[in-house]
Parts: sequence; structure tokens; C-alpha cells
Amino acid sequence: MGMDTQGVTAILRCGGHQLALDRPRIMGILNITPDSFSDGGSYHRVEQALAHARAMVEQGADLIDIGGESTRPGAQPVALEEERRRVLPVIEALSTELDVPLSVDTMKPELMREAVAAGATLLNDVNGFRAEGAWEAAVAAAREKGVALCAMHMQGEPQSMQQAPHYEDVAREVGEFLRDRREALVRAGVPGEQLLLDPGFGFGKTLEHNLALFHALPVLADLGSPLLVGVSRKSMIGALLGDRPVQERDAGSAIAALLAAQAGARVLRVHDVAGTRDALALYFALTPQAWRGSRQP
Ligand code: HH2
Repeated sequence: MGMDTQGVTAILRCGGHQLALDRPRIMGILNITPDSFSDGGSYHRVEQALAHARAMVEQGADLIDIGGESTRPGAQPVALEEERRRVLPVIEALSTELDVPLSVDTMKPELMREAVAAGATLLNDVNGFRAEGAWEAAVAAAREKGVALCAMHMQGEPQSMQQAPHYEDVAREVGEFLRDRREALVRAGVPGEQLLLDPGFGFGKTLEHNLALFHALPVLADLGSPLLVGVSRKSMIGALLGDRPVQERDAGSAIAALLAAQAGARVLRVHDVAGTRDALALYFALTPQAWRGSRQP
């Protein structure tokens, strides 16, 4: 299958930025959690985050996703005040310096509003804007500030979601959830070109569920909004490579990102930007039919 747009909106508008989605875009992950940086105090932490974000943009990141709360299985929730302290100074500093859309990865409505005021132009909510007040905050930001929204599917909550995930038909149920979210957001007045959908790999899903979803990507990519896929360093990659530890999953992650793009994903959320960029570049260079409807990265 080529990487043509399958009838999907070919533009993503994030505030003042417009991203053409005629080729897959790379979203670099910037985690601002205590274990992501050597801790030399808050000034030091902001400096390290800025350096990492700059490096990812130099390597080819088209967007940066900034998160202050880990949503790894079993992770404990972070208080609003702490999440604020982690992400807002970084968003403020990056928005004056970098010319790429900044996404904030949060489930909290207060932080959504404050992050947008600080310069974020994409709200990425792994909870699909279901927390109290999140829907209103996201819709208002989208309508009034032109901010883009990424609605992801998750079953359960990060603390317990991997205990007993259950579906009759995971691809159908996730597809229905995403379609409903999309329709409701459009009905609430959010323009289609400000929307991304995400099946939420690893969020209340067993390996079998993740595989079924991956196989269904061409169908999910056809729901009417561009698809974001995040499989980078996740346990499914580790499991498929024989219990590979997290620090050795980058090659597998780049290949999985490429396969997701081939199946229709338009935004790839990754840790290893350079590796993903290279995988895409080789795909475009070496696969003649990839040129149909797409430009070289
Ligand atoms: N996965 C994680 C966090 N945010 N957002 C979207 N839209 N899609 C994802 O798949 C997704 C996401 C996983 O988060 P975590 O386990 O905290 O680690 P990391 O942020 O390093 O990926």
C-alpha cells in the first residue's frame, strides 16, 4: 500500500502552524518527569529539556509532545501543581524559540488552558477528553485559539488498565469510540483539520489487542481524521522481540513506526526521531509506489 491520504484531511492546523499530511510527520517525545533527566534543580531541568527538544527538531521532528505525567502502566497520578511546575516553563521557553507545534500531553483541563496560554497548540489527551472539564477546555481552546486536539482511546486508567483489559472485538470497539469522539468534537464546532485520532497502543490492551489494532490501522486511518500512532519503546515492541529491555527497542520502534505509516498513520509519536526519520527516508527512496501522492521527507 502506498502512503496516499486515503481520503483523510490532508492538513493539520495547530494554532498558527499548518502541517501538510501528504507524508507522515514525526512527533518527538519530551518527557519531563523526575526520572527523565538527571536532577539538578528546576533551572537545570528546563535547560536539559530545551536541549533535548532542539536536538529532536534538528533531527527532523515536525512536532514536540511535552508531558509531565507518566501514563505507563501502574504509574501514579501527578498532582496538578507538580505537573504545572514541570511543563509550563518548558512550553514557555520552547514556544519563543522553536518553530514547530508544541503539544501538551495531559488529561487535566486546568493544565490544558495554561499550556495553551504558554504557547502549546495541540492538546494530546490519552483519556480522550473524558475527565471532568477536559471536554469544555479542549473545545474552547480549539474554537477560540485554533488549537488542534488528539483524542486517544484508553480502557480503564493508567494505574490499573493492564490488569484485565477486555474487548469483544477490539478493532471495532476502538473504531467506534474514535468515530464517536470525532463526531462529537465536530458537532461541538471543532474544525476537522484540527483533529487527530489515536487507537492508544498499550492503554488497556494486551499484546493480542495491540496486534489486532495494528492490523486494523488501514480501517482506523479511514475514520475521517488523520491517525496518530504511538508504539515507541512500548511493551508490545519488547514482547515481539523476545522480552527486549526498553533501552534496546529503538530499531524495532522505528520499523513499527514505518509500518504504521505504511498502513495509513499520519503522525508518529516517537522517542528516537533520527532513527524514525531514516526509516521513512529509506522507505520513500526505495519503494517506487510510495511516491504516489506523497513527497520525499
Ligand atoms: N503514549 C504514551 C503517552 N502519551 N499520547 C498519544 N497520543 N498516544 C500514545 O500512544 C501515547 C501518548 C505513553 O506514555 P508513557 O508510557 O508515559 O511514556 P512515553 O511518554 O515515554 O511514551
